[in-house]
Amino acid sequence: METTLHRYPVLFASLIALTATPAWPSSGDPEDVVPKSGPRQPNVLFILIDDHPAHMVSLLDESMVRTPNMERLAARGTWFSRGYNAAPVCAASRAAFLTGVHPANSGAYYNAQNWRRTSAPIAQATTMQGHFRQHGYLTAGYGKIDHTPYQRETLDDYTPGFRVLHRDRSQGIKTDADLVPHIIPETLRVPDPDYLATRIGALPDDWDRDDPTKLQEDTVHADRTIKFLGMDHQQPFFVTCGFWRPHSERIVPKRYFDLYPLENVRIPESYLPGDLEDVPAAARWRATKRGTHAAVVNSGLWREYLRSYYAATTYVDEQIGRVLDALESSAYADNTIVIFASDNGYNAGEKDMWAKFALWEQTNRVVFAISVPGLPVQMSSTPVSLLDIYPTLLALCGLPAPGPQKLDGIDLTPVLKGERAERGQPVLSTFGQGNHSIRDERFRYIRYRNGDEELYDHFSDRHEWHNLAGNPAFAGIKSTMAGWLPKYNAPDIEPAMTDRPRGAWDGSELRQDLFELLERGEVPVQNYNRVYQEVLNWP
Ligand SMILES: [Ca+2]
Repeated sequence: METTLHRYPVLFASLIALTATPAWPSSGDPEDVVPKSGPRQPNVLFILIDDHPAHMVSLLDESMVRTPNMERLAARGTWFSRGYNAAPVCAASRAAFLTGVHPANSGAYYNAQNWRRTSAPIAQATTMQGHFRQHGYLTAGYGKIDHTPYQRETLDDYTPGFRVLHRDRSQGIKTDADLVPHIIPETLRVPDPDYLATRIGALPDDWDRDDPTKLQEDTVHADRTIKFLGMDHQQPFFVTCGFWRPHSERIVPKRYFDLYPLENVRIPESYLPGDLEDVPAAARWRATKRGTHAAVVNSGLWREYLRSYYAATTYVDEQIGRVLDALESSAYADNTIVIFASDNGYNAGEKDMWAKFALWEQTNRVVFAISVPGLPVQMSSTPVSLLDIYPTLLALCGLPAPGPQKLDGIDLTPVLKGERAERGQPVLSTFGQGNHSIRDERFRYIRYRNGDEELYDHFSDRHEWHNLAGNPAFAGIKSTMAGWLPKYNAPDIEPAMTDRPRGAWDGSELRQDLFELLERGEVPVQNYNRVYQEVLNWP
């Protein structure tokens, strides 16, 4: 499809007027939810991808990657060019948008916190699909939606994603480890043998076609979503298709790699050598500690690595296209809301980092689109949060507010309708207790729990190269932005971590570093990764 966003009006929202002492968090007022009139509530199709840098799309002209089906999504409704996660961590980002509760209010900050089985209040929250189910919707989910195994409890039909964590091999879905033996040997790259998730490689081109024994998991999840959309449903439905790519390990059939000849792949223009010199010690430590970028560069693989990202992105884009084809040829084409998002962004070498675990633009910014039949096609530049999905869907589908939790997001319906250009509040992203980033139309302000700060002016510095936090000329801006910091910082929900045997990158090493930094008075971004050994033992 050749349609691009450039043909559509772009809404340039003006800088949000920041007033003193705003209330944080806000919540959707139940009285604002107006029941939808009409014979049948709209269906919801929620398409999720994982760890996708928001600039790696063909519709923004910022990357060589080809994503024609993301362009289709943009051409259906509103594409948010400044969508942000609530936390740059899979489990925390997903827990936030699935419950509508910000990490600063839930205490769900890290990957291995078992937020569905904690004694903290967040365990009682009604998830989005659970709430829709309580109100008469048929719910289904295929693939990775939640980071815990418990999405099964709110879905009428279900295929586990992220099976390693879900420990459910009954469906015969292949893990990345299952794919590795099939990689074309000369394409296999392992920049860091101590961290096998860095592997990349190409599968033979008979994969992800017709042979049912040669399907990657995302192909299977797309197939199951397509099957669901082809069925006759008597109730309105809410189906989620959670894709694993472009998350590592970046293994996809060779034809996707071939789309991106290595000689055409360039080091990102967003990379600045020495970029970390003006950021706080904690941020520098977090960016470089694992050493993935150093391993990639030292292996001479940066461009190959980028190519694998593009290949994995185009593969998942194709799966999105198959699901959209199925929707558009189904009985539900004209009465289905489509939400599209990634849980996280990603630094692909910028700031010497290959990861998402940071409070910068590229780790917090996500692809995000909402299309509602009959509403305008537009690109919106107002900063919005994935937390806004829940209250927006309640308004669009005429459902009451859930409970017992209070939703922290904002109903974007007026923006979707073109009635308002602005969300009305900057977006808060949080990485560990007390470490926050505030993003408005122009600035990103970061404050760590020890008081260290970063400030970036996107009008002059879209790659966040120059930390202005120490510049007295911006003291007023910093103060205004700081007014949006949460007044409450929920304690970590009880850690899943125990004294089980640990691998090379399982947190114990991190904890040691944490203590060393603490002794030196440098409080780092908290240990995000309480690790797979724990998660694997979830009931
Ligand atoms: Ca810098």
